[in-house]
Amino acid sequence: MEKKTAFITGATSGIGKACAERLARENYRLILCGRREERLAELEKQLSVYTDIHCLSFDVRNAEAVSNAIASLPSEFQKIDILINNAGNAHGLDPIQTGSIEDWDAMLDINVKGLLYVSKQIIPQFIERKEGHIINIGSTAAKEVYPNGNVYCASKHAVDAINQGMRIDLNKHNIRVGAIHPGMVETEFSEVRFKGDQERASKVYQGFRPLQAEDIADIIAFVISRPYHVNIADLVVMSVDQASSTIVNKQA
Ligand code: NDP
Ligand code: 8X3
Repeated sequence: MEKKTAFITGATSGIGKACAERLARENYRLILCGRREERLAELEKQLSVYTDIHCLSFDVRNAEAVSNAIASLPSEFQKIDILINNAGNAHGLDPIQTGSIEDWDAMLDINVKGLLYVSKQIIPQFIERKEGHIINIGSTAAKEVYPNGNVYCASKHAVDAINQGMRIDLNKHNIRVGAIHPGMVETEFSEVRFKGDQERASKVYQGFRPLQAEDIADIIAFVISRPYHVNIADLVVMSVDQASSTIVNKQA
């Protein structure tokens, strides 16, 4: 079988990194993206024993940087089969009246506009070949809103809408589009949300069994390995200890 190429945004940490590790072992050719170049270099060193790796360092907020990075791909990495739109974070957890404009801009620019900028560069080749698979990483925050989650939830609701819109518009081009919406996953997510406050971040995952990044990588590996006529369109996954954004069983 021909080796498939997956393009993963946000591969330097958490879900994206676990996904890179999993897909490398499954012999996908990988394009790994993120801003932190040292982490990309380390990942390339670690995963090159399994497969071909090419790293791209860019900020998804910068449309020109996104376009230049993708245009710079060497010929053997230019044909992309799978796009995993994973880069994103929450910034802050504040009531709407005290939220910071900087945090709002970051979440909307990265989680929403960044996803669009990357997709715009890759969709044309999917249309041309009448084949391709886009996986958008949403969240349970794409399906419900929780206290102080306001703008992060809005950004993920937008991902949900974009996922549906992409599927509708790309349907006639034989392109698979689907979203995976995880509940709480123990990654660097909360460290970023709380601006490096590790004590506060670690408390988020205490007292229950959160999902691990590898659980989501496992699901992505399953989703992309279905026969081509099967498109997993929308998948919500939570820890057994989580029932909703606010109901978590800490007695388990
Ligand atoms: P991490 O903080 O561990 O990873 C976030 C990744 O996104 C990093 O690789 C980071 O790379 C990248 N990223 C962030 N900002 C930018 C940017 N401006 N440009 C390029 N890359 C960027 O978090 P997770 O792995 O948990 O998050 C991955 C996705 O999963 C996000 O979309 C998140 O919203 C979603 N999610 C997370 C959940 C959780 O509970 N953890 C639950 C549901 C969804 P770098 O800093 O090197 O640029
Ligand atoms: C990340 C999970 O519950 O912090 O999307 O919004 S949550």
